[in-house]
Amino acid sequence: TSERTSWYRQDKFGMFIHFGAYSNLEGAYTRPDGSVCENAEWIMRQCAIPKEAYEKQAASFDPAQFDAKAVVKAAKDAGQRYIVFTSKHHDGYTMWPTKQNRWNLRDHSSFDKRRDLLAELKKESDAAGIKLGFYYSIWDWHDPDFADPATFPRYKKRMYAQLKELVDSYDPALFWFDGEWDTDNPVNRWSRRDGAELETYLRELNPDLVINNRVGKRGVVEGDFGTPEQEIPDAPVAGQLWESCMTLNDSWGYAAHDTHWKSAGRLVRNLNDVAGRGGNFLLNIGPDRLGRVPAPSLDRLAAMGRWLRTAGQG
Ligand code: FUL
Repeated sequence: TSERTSWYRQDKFGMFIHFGAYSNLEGAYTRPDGSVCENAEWIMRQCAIPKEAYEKQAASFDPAQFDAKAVVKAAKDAGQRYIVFTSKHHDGYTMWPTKQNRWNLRDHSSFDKRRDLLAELKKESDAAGIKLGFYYSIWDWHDPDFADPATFPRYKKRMYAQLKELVDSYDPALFWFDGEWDTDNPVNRWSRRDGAELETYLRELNPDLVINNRVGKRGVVEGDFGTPEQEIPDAPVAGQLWESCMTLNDSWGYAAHDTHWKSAGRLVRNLNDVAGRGGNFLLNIGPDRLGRVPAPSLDRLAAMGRWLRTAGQG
């Protein structure tokens, strides 16, 4: 195990944050005929929202109450030592003012144009001694160049440019890729080779970056760590660092209808199980459309922190 991952192996417990244009719908889309379709961060696709309608709702997105300082404090008090924030999910909407398109929180929202959530998170994380990383979806439902083999190289070029923007502007410690799978081939044609190339590119930008295995095809040799999702493996893959990511209820993005919260006791047991088997635990919050972290999430994080301090591990 390398020098590069030493902080990551030590830190053990992190906060995942799913926040994007989907959060503005808070998990429910009302169709023109009045019927309601529920989902969370997959709502654009699962509820087959027309692109124009999705763009229209995103234009009203105004997460004015997102408080990076309070979020970082909640993580720190919970015993979490790193944060992974969705810079871009499958809907392609970026949470920083990218120069590659206008489909982002600066240019397509009702949010204060002077604010930059990623910069705010970076500042507060640094001040608290918390590492900041970014989730970035390779799969893109919004960019027309993604879906067409003839134009895919153009998409790839913009993706590379976006990742460079992230590295240059916010100096992330980690990249958490996603959406590399082959669901509806040939729409998603991300290959093992694409992954290897991307990893090489990132390591040239910054050799210290910790990168997950979804940069490629989730193989043991791809990236730095494996990514079991919503599960704790009984027999983790030998020779690979791993991190279980998990939701507090059943959704990654904010969903007002989802009140199926895990108990604090169960979450503490999960953390112990993961740590006992040598993994990291990445526990998710999904702020609402105004950027507020749901109270049940904050309660659970606080309870975990109290438990860790009592157990002398905080
Ligand atoms: C999955 C995504 O499709 C989900 O929306 C979520 O981001 C999860 C962590 O990864 O593959």
